[in-house]
Amino acid sequence: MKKIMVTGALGQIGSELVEKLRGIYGEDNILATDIRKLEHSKGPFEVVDVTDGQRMHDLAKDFGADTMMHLAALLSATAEKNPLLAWNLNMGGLMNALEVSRELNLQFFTPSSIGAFGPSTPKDNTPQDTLQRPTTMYGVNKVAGELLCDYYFDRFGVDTRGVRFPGLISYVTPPGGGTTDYAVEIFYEAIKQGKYTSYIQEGTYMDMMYMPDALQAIVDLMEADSSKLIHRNAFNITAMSFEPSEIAAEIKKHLPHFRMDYHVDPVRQAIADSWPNSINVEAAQKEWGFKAQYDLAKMTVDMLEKLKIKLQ
Ligand code: AKB
Repeated sequence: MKKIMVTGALGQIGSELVEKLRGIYGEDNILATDIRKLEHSKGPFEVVDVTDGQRMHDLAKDFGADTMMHLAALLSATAEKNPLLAWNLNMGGLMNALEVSRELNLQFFTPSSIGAFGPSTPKDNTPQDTLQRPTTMYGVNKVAGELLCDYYFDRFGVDTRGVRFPGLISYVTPPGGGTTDYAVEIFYEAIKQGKYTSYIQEGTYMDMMYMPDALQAIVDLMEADSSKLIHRNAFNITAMSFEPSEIAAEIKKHLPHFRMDYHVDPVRQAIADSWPNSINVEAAQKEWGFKAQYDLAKMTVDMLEKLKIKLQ
Protein backbone atom coordinates (compact mmCIF):
# COMPACT_ATOMS: atom_id res chain seq x y z
CA MET A 1 0.00 0.00 0.00
CA LYS A 2 1.32 3.45 -0.94
CA LYS A 3 1.98 6.21 1.65
CA ILE A 4 1.76 9.50 -0.20
CA MET A 5 2.64 13.04 0.88
CA VAL A 6 0.84 15.71 -1.16
CA THR A 7 1.91 19.38 -1.20
CA GLY A 8 -0.51 22.12 -2.28
CA ALA A 9 -3.30 19.86 -1.06
CA LEU A 10 -5.87 22.66 -0.76
CA GLY A 11 -5.34 23.89 -4.32
CA GLN A 12 -7.44 23.18 -7.41
CA ILE A 13 -5.86 19.78 -8.14
CA GLY A 14 -4.83 18.88 -4.59
CA SER A 15 -8.24 19.17 -2.97
CA GLU A 16 -9.70 16.57 -5.33
CA LEU A 17 -6.59 14.45 -5.71
CA VAL A 18 -6.32 13.87 -1.95
CA GLU A 19 -9.93 12.64 -1.87
CA LYS A 20 -9.31 10.29 -4.79
CA LEU A 21 -6.06 8.93 -3.36
CA ARG A 22 -7.70 8.38 0.05
CA GLY A 23 -10.44 6.42 -1.71
CA ILE A 24 -7.86 4.18 -3.42
CA TYR A 25 -5.08 3.81 -0.84
CA GLY A 26 -6.89 4.50 2.45
CA GLU A 27 -7.52 7.67 4.44
CA ASP A 28 -4.53 7.33 6.76
CA ASN A 29 -2.08 6.68 3.92
CA ILE A 30 -2.33 10.15 2.40
CA LEU A 31 -0.68 13.08 4.15
CA ALA A 32 -2.20 16.31 2.84
CA THR A 33 -0.06 19.43 3.30
CA ASP A 34 -0.62 23.06 2.40
CA ILE A 35 0.60 26.49 3.43
CA ARG A 36 -2.96 27.27 4.52
CA LYS A 37 -4.56 25.77 7.60
CA LEU A 38 -7.46 23.36 7.34
CA GLU A 39 -9.80 23.40 10.32
CA HIS A 40 -11.39 19.99 9.83
CA SER A 41 -9.54 17.31 7.90
CA LYS A 42 -10.79 13.75 7.38
CA GLY A 43 -7.26 12.35 7.20
CA PRO A 44 -3.71 13.43 8.12
CA PHE A 45 -3.06 17.12 7.41
CA GLU A 46 -0.07 19.39 8.16
CA VAL A 47 0.72 23.02 7.45
CA VAL A 48 3.88 23.19 5.31
CA ASP A 49 5.68 25.95 3.49
CA VAL A 50 7.42 24.16 0.62
CA THR A 51 10.34 26.58 0.79
CA ASP A 52 11.15 24.91 4.15
CA GLY A 53 12.94 21.76 2.97
CA GLN A 54 13.82 20.53 6.46
CA ARG A 55 10.16 20.51 7.54
CA MET A 56 9.17 18.67 4.36
CA HIS A 57 11.88 16.10 5.03
CA ASP A 58 10.88 15.60 8.68
CA LEU A 59 7.20 15.24 7.87
CA ALA A 60 7.77 12.80 4.99
CA LYS A 61 10.08 10.73 7.17
CA ASP A 62 7.80 10.66 10.24
CA PHE A 63 4.84 9.75 8.03
CA GLY A 64 6.81 6.93 6.39
CA ALA A 65 6.01 8.28 2.93
CA ASP A 66 7.05 6.27 -0.12
CA THR A 67 5.65 8.79 -2.63
CA MET A 68 5.72 12.59 -2.98
CA MET A 69 3.15 14.42 -5.09
CA HIS A 70 4.34 17.99 -5.33
CA LEU A 71 1.56 20.34 -6.44
CA ALA A 72 2.32 23.59 -4.59
CA ALA A 73 3.02 26.30 -7.19
CA LEU A 74 1.93 29.70 -8.45
CA LEU A 75 0.01 29.63 -11.75
CA SER A 76 0.86 31.57 -14.90
CA ALA A 77 -0.90 34.91 -14.43
CA THR A 78 0.11 35.27 -10.77
CA ALA A 79 3.68 34.31 -11.64
CA GLU A 80 3.73 37.01 -14.31
CA LYS A 81 2.65 39.61 -11.72
CA ASN A 82 5.33 38.54 -9.25
CA PRO A 83 8.15 36.77 -11.11
CA LEU A 84 10.63 36.73 -8.22
CA LEU A 85 8.13 35.15 -5.83
CA ALA A 86 7.24 32.65 -8.57
CA TRP A 87 10.88 31.67 -9.06
CA ASN A 88 11.46 31.28 -5.33
CA LEU A 89 8.29 29.32 -4.68
CA ASN A 90 8.04 27.25 -7.86
CA MET A 91 11.72 26.37 -8.14
CA GLY A 92 12.59 26.40 -4.43
CA GLY A 93 9.60 24.21 -3.62
CA LEU A 94 10.38 21.78 -6.44
CA MET A 95 14.06 21.48 -5.46
CA ASN A 96 13.06 20.76 -1.86
CA ALA A 97 10.50 18.16 -2.91
CA LEU A 98 13.03 16.46 -5.22
CA GLU A 99 15.73 16.50 -2.56
CA VAL A 100 13.41 14.95 0.03
CA SER A 101 12.50 12.30 -2.55
CA ARG A 102 16.17 11.57 -3.23
CA GLU A 103 17.05 11.38 0.47
CA LEU A 104 14.08 9.18 1.40
CA ASN A 105 13.89 7.25 -1.89
CA LEU A 106 10.33 8.35 -2.72
CA GLN A 107 8.47 7.94 -5.98
CA PHE A 108 7.82 11.47 -7.26
CA PHE A 109 5.11 13.28 -9.22
CA THR A 110 4.88 16.92 -10.22
CA PRO A 111 2.82 18.54 -12.97
CA SER A 112 4.28 20.55 -15.80
CA SER A 113 1.96 22.49 -18.10
CA ILE A 114 1.20 23.60 -21.65
CA GLY A 115 2.84 26.75 -20.28
CA ALA A 116 6.20 25.04 -20.83
CA PHE A 117 5.78 25.85 -24.54
CA GLY A 118 6.35 29.24 -26.15
CA PRO A 119 5.67 31.26 -29.28
CA SER A 120 8.27 29.39 -31.35
CA THR A 121 6.77 25.97 -30.49
CA PRO A 122 4.65 24.44 -33.30
CA LYS A 123 1.12 25.57 -32.38
CA ASP A 124 -0.96 22.70 -33.75
CA ASN A 125 -0.60 19.05 -32.79
CA THR A 126 2.39 20.17 -30.70
CA PRO A 127 4.80 17.20 -30.48
CA GLN A 128 5.96 15.65 -27.21
CA ASP A 129 9.56 16.57 -27.99
CA THR A 130 9.82 19.99 -29.55
CA LEU A 131 11.12 23.55 -29.19
CA GLN A 132 10.49 24.97 -25.70
CA ARG A 133 11.35 28.65 -25.41
CA PRO A 134 8.54 29.98 -23.17
CA THR A 135 8.26 33.74 -22.65
CA THR A 136 6.61 33.69 -19.20
CA MET A 137 8.15 33.18 -15.76
CA TYR A 138 5.73 30.27 -15.23
CA GLY A 139 6.95 28.70 -18.46
CA VAL A 140 10.58 29.17 -17.50
CA ASN A 141 9.81 27.47 -14.16
CA LYS A 142 8.03 24.61 -15.90
CA VAL A 143 10.79 23.91 -18.43
CA ALA A 144 13.43 24.07 -15.69
CA GLY A 145 11.22 21.75 -13.60
CA GLU A 146 10.87 19.22 -16.42
CA LEU A 147 14.65 19.17 -16.85
CA LEU A 148 15.24 18.87 -13.10
CA CYS A 149 12.89 15.89 -12.86
CA ASP A 150 14.74 14.17 -15.73
CA TYR A 151 18.03 15.02 -14.03
CA TYR A 152 16.98 13.51 -10.68
CA PHE A 153 16.01 10.30 -12.48
CA ASP A 154 19.16 10.08 -14.63
CA ARG A 155 21.61 11.18 -11.96
CA PHE A 156 20.13 9.79 -8.73
CA GLY A 157 17.61 7.19 -9.89
CA VAL A 158 14.64 8.98 -8.30
CA ASP A 159 11.44 7.56 -9.87
CA THR A 160 10.21 10.94 -11.14
CA ARG A 161 7.04 11.11 -13.27
CA GLY A 162 4.93 13.96 -14.60
CA VAL A 163 2.52 15.32 -17.18
CA ARG A 164 2.03 18.61 -18.97
CA PHE A 165 -1.47 19.57 -17.89
CA PRO A 166 -3.70 21.72 -20.04
CA GLY A 167 -6.26 24.05 -18.38
CA LEU A 168 -8.14 22.02 -15.78
CA ILE A 169 -11.87 22.46 -15.31
CA SER A 170 -13.71 21.43 -12.17
CA TYR A 171 -16.70 22.35 -10.02
CA VAL A 172 -15.04 21.63 -6.67
CA THR A 173 -12.18 24.07 -6.01
CA PRO A 174 -11.78 27.07 -8.31
CA PRO A 175 -8.30 27.66 -9.75
CA GLY A 176 -6.50 30.88 -8.88
CA GLY A 177 -4.21 33.00 -11.01
CA GLY A 178 -4.17 30.88 -14.17
CA THR A 179 -4.64 31.91 -17.79
CA THR A 180 -7.13 29.13 -18.52
CA ASP A 181 -9.33 30.01 -15.50
CA TYR A 182 -11.92 31.64 -17.80
CA ALA A 183 -13.07 28.16 -18.79
CA VAL A 184 -14.05 27.50 -15.15
CA GLU A 185 -15.42 30.98 -14.33
CA ILE A 186 -17.73 30.83 -17.35
CA PHE A 187 -19.71 27.95 -15.78
CA TYR A 188 -20.13 29.72 -12.42
CA GLU A 189 -21.24 32.97 -14.07
CA ALA A 190 -23.52 31.20 -16.56
CA ILE A 191 -25.44 29.72 -13.66
CA LYS A 192 -25.27 32.73 -11.31
CA GLN A 193 -25.71 35.62 -13.80
CA GLY A 194 -26.67 34.09 -17.15
CA LYS A 195 -23.74 35.97 -18.70
CA TYR A 196 -19.95 36.08 -18.72
CA THR A 197 -17.31 38.55 -19.83
CA SER A 198 -14.32 36.67 -21.20
CA TYR A 199 -10.84 38.07 -20.62
CA ILE A 200 -9.59 35.81 -23.41
CA GLN A 201 -10.26 36.87 -26.99
CA GLU A 202 -12.56 34.96 -29.31
CA GLY A 203 -10.55 32.60 -31.51
CA THR A 204 -7.87 31.80 -28.90
CA TYR A 205 -7.59 28.03 -28.75
CA MET A 206 -6.14 26.30 -25.69
CA ASP A 207 -6.06 22.70 -24.50
CA MET A 208 -8.33 21.77 -21.59
CA MET A 209 -9.29 18.74 -19.52
CA TYR A 210 -12.01 17.86 -17.01
CA MET A 211 -10.68 17.20 -13.51
CA PRO A 212 -11.76 13.52 -13.24
CA ASP A 213 -9.58 12.76 -16.29
CA ALA A 214 -6.66 14.71 -14.82
CA LEU A 215 -6.84 12.80 -11.52
CA GLN A 216 -7.11 9.45 -13.27
CA ALA A 217 -4.09 10.37 -15.42
CA ILE A 218 -2.00 11.00 -12.29
CA VAL A 219 -2.99 7.66 -10.75
CA ASP A 220 -2.42 5.76 -14.03
CA LEU A 221 0.99 7.31 -14.64
CA MET A 222 2.14 6.62 -11.07
CA GLU A 223 0.95 2.99 -11.33
CA ALA A 224 2.48 2.48 -14.79
CA ASP A 225 5.23 -0.06 -15.39
CA SER A 226 8.45 1.91 -15.03
CA SER A 227 10.20 -0.06 -17.77
CA LYS A 228 7.61 1.14 -20.35
CA LEU A 229 8.23 4.83 -19.64
CA ILE A 230 10.57 6.35 -22.18
CA HIS A 231 9.76 9.97 -21.32
CA ARG A 232 8.84 9.62 -17.61
CA ASN A 233 8.31 13.37 -17.11
CA ALA A 234 6.27 16.04 -18.82
CA PHE A 235 3.97 13.84 -20.91
CA ASN A 236 1.68 15.92 -23.12
CA ILE A 237 -1.92 15.18 -22.15
CA THR A 238 -5.16 16.87 -23.16
CA ALA A 239 -8.83 16.04 -23.67
CA MET A 240 -10.14 18.90 -25.80
CA SER A 241 -9.15 22.17 -27.41
CA PHE A 242 -11.61 25.06 -27.72
CA GLU A 243 -11.81 28.84 -27.90
CA PRO A 244 -14.17 31.04 -25.83
CA SER A 245 -17.07 31.20 -28.30
CA GLU A 246 -17.12 27.40 -28.61
CA ILE A 247 -17.50 26.77 -24.88
CA ALA A 248 -20.10 29.58 -24.75
CA ALA A 249 -22.06 27.87 -27.56
CA GLU A 250 -21.91 24.55 -25.71
CA ILE A 251 -23.26 26.17 -22.51
CA LYS A 252 -26.00 27.91 -24.54
CA LYS A 253 -27.32 24.50 -25.61
CA HIS A 254 -28.33 23.96 -21.97
CA LEU A 255 -28.91 27.58 -20.89
CA PRO A 256 -30.41 29.26 -24.00
CA HIS A 257 -30.40 32.74 -22.42
CA PHE A 258 -26.67 32.66 -21.69
CA ARG A 259 -24.74 35.55 -23.23
CA MET A 260 -21.03 36.21 -23.46
CA ASP A 261 -19.06 39.32 -24.26
CA TYR A 262 -15.36 40.15 -24.20
CA HIS A 263 -13.10 42.46 -22.24
CA VAL A 264 -9.63 41.19 -23.06
CA ASP A 265 -6.93 41.23 -20.39
CA PRO A 266 -3.69 41.96 -22.30
CA VAL A 267 -1.47 40.08 -19.81
CA ARG A 268 -3.42 36.83 -19.87
CA GLN A 269 -4.12 37.17 -23.60
CA ALA A 270 -0.38 37.46 -24.31
CA ILE A 271 0.25 34.34 -22.23
CA ALA A 272 -2.50 32.44 -24.05
CA ASP A 273 -1.15 33.59 -27.43
CA SER A 274 2.25 32.13 -26.57
CA TRP A 275 0.77 28.66 -25.83
CA PRO A 276 -0.17 25.90 -28.28
CA ASN A 277 -3.64 25.55 -29.83
CA SER A 278 -3.64 21.80 -29.28
CA ILE A 279 -1.00 19.29 -28.25
CA ASN A 280 -0.23 15.74 -29.38
CA VAL A 281 -0.74 13.03 -26.73
CA GLU A 282 0.61 9.95 -28.54
CA ALA A 283 3.57 9.40 -26.20
CA ALA A 284 1.27 9.28 -23.14
CA GLN A 285 -1.10 6.92 -24.98
CA LYS A 286 1.69 4.58 -26.04
CA GLU A 287 3.79 4.56 -22.88
CA TRP A 288 1.10 4.32 -20.17
CA GLY A 289 -2.27 4.12 -21.89
CA PHE A 290 -3.52 7.68 -21.34
CA LYS A 291 -7.14 8.15 -22.37
CA ALA A 292 -9.57 10.95 -21.47
CA GLN A 293 -13.26 10.19 -20.94
CA TYR A 294 -14.69 13.71 -21.19
CA ASP A 295 -14.98 15.87 -24.31
CA LEU A 296 -16.45 19.40 -24.29
CA ALA A 297 -20.06 18.23 -24.64
CA LYS A 298 -19.89 15.59 -21.89
CA MET A 299 -17.96 17.87 -19.53
CA THR A 300 -20.43 20.74 -20.01
CA VAL A 301 -23.39 18.52 -19.05
CA ASP A 302 -21.62 17.33 -15.90
CA MET A 303 -20.28 20.76 -14.87
CA LEU A 304 -23.68 22.43 -15.19
CA GLU A 305 -25.44 19.63 -13.34
CA LYS A 306 -22.95 19.59 -10.45
CA LEU A 307 -22.62 23.38 -10.20
CA LYS A 308 -26.39 23.91 -10.14
CA ILE A 309 -26.52 21.72 -7.03
CA LYS A 310 -23.44 23.37 -5.48
CA LEU A 311 -24.67 26.93 -6.05
CA GLN A 312 -28.24 26.33 -4.84
C1 AKB B 1 -2.58 28.25 -16.01
O1 AKB B 1 -3.43 28.74 -16.77
O2 AKB B 1 -1.65 28.88 -15.53
C2 AKB B 1 -2.68 26.77 -15.72
C3 AKB B 1 -1.87 25.98 -16.67
C4 AKB B 1 -2.38 25.68 -18.03
O3 AKB B 1 -0.78 25.59 -16.36
N1 AKB B 1 -4.05 26.37 -15.73
